[in-house]
Amino acid sequence: MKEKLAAIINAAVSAASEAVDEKQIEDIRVKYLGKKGEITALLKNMGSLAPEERPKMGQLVNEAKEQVESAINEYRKKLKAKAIELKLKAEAVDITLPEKEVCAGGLHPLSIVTNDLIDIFQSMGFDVLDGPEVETDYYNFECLNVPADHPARDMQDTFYLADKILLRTQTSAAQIRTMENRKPPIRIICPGRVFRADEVDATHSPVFHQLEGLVVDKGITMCDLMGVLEQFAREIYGDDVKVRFRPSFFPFTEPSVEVDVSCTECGGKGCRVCKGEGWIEILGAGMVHPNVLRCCGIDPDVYTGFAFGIGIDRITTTRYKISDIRLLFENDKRFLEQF
Ligand code: 2U9
Repeated sequence: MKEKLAAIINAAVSAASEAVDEKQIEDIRVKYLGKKGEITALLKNMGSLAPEERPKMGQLVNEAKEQVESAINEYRKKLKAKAIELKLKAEAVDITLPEKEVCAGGLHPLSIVTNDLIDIFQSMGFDVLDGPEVETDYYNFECLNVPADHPARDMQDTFYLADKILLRTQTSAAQIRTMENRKPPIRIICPGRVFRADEVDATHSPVFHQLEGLVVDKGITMCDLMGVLEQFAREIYGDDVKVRFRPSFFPFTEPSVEVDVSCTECGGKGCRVCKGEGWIEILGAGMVHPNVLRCCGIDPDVYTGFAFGIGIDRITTTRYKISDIRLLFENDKRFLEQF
């Protein structure tokens, strides 16, 4: 019996020493010490022995059980330590690797220019407004005196989302609502994204940015319009810039003007940038049409106003000498990092 026990102990200890993972160790424990294990069977068999043999045999089998148990525990500990060691090795952080570069973000050139424009008009006492990009036909066209047969109202020129619901083609709707809800004096600007169904090329994009302004009060004249816009041009392009007002037409203003500044590249002599003209167009403006004031519940016999619209993308491309408007929308990091 002693030999048999020694053979069992040997087999169990050697199997435990060869186990490569927790599962194998557990299988060995079950094989020898489990309910149906070999050593457990010997203990259960004790009853078939002669009474005088039982204490001695009991002691031997118990010793064998303890030996196998402690061998299994020892190898289990070793396996656990090994597993932890492997895990630590696999997850080790190589502190000699170069650190990851932290890239600070920056403002998009359109945001830089928009913020500059806002600063200029805020310093002249204008409030800044925001408005929805999805608008109704009424606020985007009808109330702005844009007639039913005007090409801007055509599907070719405007993105319609549903009947009479569209992506705003200018930011004026937000200003219309202000006129409906506030009594003059009104001095507001509204910068934002606008949409027109244009083909994409170097100077056109179906998404672009505008800053529109509106002043309404008693006694506002074309002189106020010219003074504010000349001051704006000087703040943007410097005190030496010349400003020219040309007659123009917009349905929402009467009279209307287009405003040019002397070419920022050649100073007015004529060059490639101004196409030999000496002037660069920067914005459109005019006295708010009486129909627009009336539509908002403001009496045009009591109040007058002027309005203007600035293409932010155009101011940005001329300021930074960007030759293609598409660069503003592609978000190429190599381009954006320059600002
Ligand atoms: C209200 C009434 C009138 C805003 C105006 C322009 C002239 C204009 C263009 C500039 C470049 C559009 O982005 S652009 O192509 N805009 O020429 N915008 S007057 O007139 C208004 C605004 C609000 C209530």
